[in-house]
Amino acid sequence: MNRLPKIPWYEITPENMYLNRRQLMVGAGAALSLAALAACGAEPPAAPAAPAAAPAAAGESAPPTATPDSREPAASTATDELGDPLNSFEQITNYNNFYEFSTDKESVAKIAANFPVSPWTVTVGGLVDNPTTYDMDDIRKMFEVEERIYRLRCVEAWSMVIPWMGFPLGKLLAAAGPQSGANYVRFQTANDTENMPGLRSAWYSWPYTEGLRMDEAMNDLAIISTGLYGKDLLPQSGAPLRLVVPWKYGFKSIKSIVSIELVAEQPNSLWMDAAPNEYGFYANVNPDVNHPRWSQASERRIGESGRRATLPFNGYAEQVAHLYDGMDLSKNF
Ligand SMILES: Nc1nc2c(c(=O)[nH]1)N[C@H]1C(S)=C(S)[C@@H](COP(=O)(O)O)O[C@H]1N2
Ligand SMILES: [Mo]
Repeated sequence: MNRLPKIPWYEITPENMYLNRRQLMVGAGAALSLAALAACGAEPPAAPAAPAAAPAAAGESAPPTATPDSREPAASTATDELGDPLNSFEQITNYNNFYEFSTDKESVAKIAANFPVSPWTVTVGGLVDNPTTYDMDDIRKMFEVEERIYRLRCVEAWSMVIPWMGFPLGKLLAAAGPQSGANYVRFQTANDTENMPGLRSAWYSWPYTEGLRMDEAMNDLAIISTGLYGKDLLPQSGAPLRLVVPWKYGFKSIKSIVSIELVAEQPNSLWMDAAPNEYGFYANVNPDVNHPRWSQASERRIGESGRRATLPFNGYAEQVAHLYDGMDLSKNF
């Protein structure tokens, strides 16, 4: 404990830093007692298996138990609640849909690299008692972030598993004091023509907008994300804050938000404007309703060969299916 172990190069990636810290947090108690044993010269017992659920993490600074030379590269052992492994930081930040920068998923990261995300303000207004303009310091102070590991299923039939940092959208909306006539939420992305070259494309009705019904927005699964893998979001992921709605196709998870407005009527979205027969307002992940041009029954998980079956509501039916009781989801696609 008196000397910090040297960290091997292979552990300096954000992904491994994150996974190691996560393992330390999970095993903090055990780590401390093992370190104490080792310090007394006793043979440390075999490392205990990590408990399934992480206890409250107090051990950010707990020392690693292994000596540096016995360390192996951290394996990506973290999973989502279905047991699916996480995608890597590399994968998540180099394969992006963000049409304001490029329609080429593998070019977005590079083209967005210098997008200015600070200072940043987001306005929460419309049918609310307390219209507010927040800067990111306000957001960080008011809303404590937690980790949410979610699957992201793009309407194009690829998917990833992403460890987001964020807070429930419902907390932000509650702070605004929704009025009784507020039935929907409308989100809008930055319209930075100077730094977003994709805005020159006349194919789309910029700025990018999206919407949710109020009860969808208040569901605990819907979050505002400010980071992933324990780090602030990079521009390509929607820095400094973006929506994540894991039971809906990825295009609902609008990036780099500047405005959140509570409204009475169902708002339009960029994708509804672009192709209303292909992209509806609800856009719930649904293997039984195909896109007019391709099947939605299966998907390609980035990093895997072969295909996986697509799950209703992207596997979150238990939490959200009740929101659509009595609705025909083939009509309300
Ligand atoms: N403003 C904005 N938000 C956006 C998009 C976009 O082009 N512009 N693309 C959407 C689509 S289609 C998907 S699949 C997700 C992709 O998020 P990711 O790049 O973080 O994986 O972002 C969504 N949010
Ligand atoms: Mo998407």
